[in-house]
Amino acid sequence: MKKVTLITGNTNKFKEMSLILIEYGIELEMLDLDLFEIQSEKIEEIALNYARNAYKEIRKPLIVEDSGLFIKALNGFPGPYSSYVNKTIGNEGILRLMYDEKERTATFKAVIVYKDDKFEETFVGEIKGEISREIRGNGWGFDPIFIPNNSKKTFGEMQSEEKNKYSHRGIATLKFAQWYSKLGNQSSL
Ligand code: ITT
Repeated sequence: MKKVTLITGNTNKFKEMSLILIEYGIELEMLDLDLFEIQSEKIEEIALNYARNAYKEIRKPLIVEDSGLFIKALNGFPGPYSSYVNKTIGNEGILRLMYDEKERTATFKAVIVYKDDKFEETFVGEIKGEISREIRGNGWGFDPIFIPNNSKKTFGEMQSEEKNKYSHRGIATLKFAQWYSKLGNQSSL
């Protein structure tokens, strides 16, 4: 079975991505390196920089995933600051900022960067949806306030398998899985 290491401290990402990768015969390992992360408005830049730094440390095939929620009425906030905003003002804080707001469109975006000794590849997944009017369901992060297009449920009201069919991370992970499963065995050692 092919292996790849996900560099993250977020077990939710690990769980969601593992479910997809296992279907492609790819075993995911998780490693929390807690390296310095650059600040940028582009999550592609953050992910690429992190993947390069992580590769210097472990020198084996790895992926990193950087993601964020971009709310139209808030000019893309919290975007690259999603993790911090979720920890500070949380879902209640976002709903307060969106109180009375009719334009509730938002996009979840995930960027996966794969790196080994030969390849440095980026895979992007995006899903449009709406910010709900109240907290619904469980899930993690912004799951209980995000309703993807073509669904009535928030991500918080879905199991991981169902969320994966819609989600930014599901889309990016599928792209990665399709590419990686075709890659020659030499780079999965
Ligand atoms: P690592 O950097 O260690 O991977 P992190 O949680 O800090 O973990 P990010 O920097 O990519 O990850 O932050 C993305 C944040 O955006 C995340 O912490 C959540 O608050 C939010 N987020 C991203 N994807 C999400 C999802 O599928 N469901 C709910 N919230 C999500």
